[in-house]
Amino acid sequence: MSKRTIIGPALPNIPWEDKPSDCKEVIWRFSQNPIIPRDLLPNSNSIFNSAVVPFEGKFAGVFRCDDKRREMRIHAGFSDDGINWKIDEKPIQFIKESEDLGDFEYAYDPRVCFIEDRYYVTWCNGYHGPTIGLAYTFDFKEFHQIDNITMPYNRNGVLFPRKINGKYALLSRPSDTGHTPFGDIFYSESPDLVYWGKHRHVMGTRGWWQSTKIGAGPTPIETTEGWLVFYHGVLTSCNGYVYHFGAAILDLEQPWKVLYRTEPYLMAPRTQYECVGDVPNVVFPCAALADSETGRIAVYYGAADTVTGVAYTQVDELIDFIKNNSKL
Ligand code: BMA
Repeated sequence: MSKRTIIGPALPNIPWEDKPSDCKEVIWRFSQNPIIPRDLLPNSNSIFNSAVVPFEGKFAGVFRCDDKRREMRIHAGFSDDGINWKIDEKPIQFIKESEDLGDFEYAYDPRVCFIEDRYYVTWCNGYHGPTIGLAYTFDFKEFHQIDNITMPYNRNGVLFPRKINGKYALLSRPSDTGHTPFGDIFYSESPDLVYWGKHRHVMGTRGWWQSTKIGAGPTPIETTEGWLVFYHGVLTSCNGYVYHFGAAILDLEQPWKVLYRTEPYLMAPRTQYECVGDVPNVVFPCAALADSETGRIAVYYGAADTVTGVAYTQVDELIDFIKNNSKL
């Protein structure tokens, strides 16, 4: 039993592995990582930065599969256990609500968020530069694309799983057209998922591992302590960007207010599959499963822009860690 309640359904079949007895970290890698190899599909160059959710007693997800042309696409996938995945060979073909949404350019870094009665997908969508695309699905077979939820340029959009003060809510990170050497997290709200406003600054870069840019990761997890948000933080080394992730807790009703934020990272690229690949030294979380009964959390992250891994943590221990290592 968890003492700090995750507010949400129980997920008895959440993937899990106990912390190794010699592990000193608050979050630990699955011993069978990476769970998705780069060549799972005949034409995939890499499968990473992907989003999974509970679905019909099992699991479904949207996966970033860059193909052998190095075109960035997102594909639907299904799994009985959250670890072994069957990913559709064909990318998602969106049913566009309007032809004015433009021709498909590229799609990457998806998130999936269940709100009310359906699954919403956000992703970095090419539309005269990167912006945040939005689609919904009921079955992970048909995806209906609606209007982009930000103006270009923005490459990191994460919805909250319920309305807050009667409005849909979003964390995003305004950026530029390239690899963006800056970036803070902002909050926006919407009555209908189309019109967005009340843009509020949530948090910015700060020293060391989060000094170049930060960006929201998985769909925020509601807890009795506030919204638990994993976010990536980037530093610029002499060899380029290094991607870590940490966590913050945001106020439940005013999520632009940060209650706690980790000064040290939770995870840095360390293993071979995180340090060697198409883009070395990247851990990039895009999804988390949570079981309100046990407090178990499984974080899905892209490793070295090449493969997908899972890491586990327990909400009580994690929240203690965040509070004891917080600097605002
Ligand atoms: C970001 C995005 C991610 C990628 C990361 C590291 O800007 O492009 O998809 O994982 O860079 O290359």
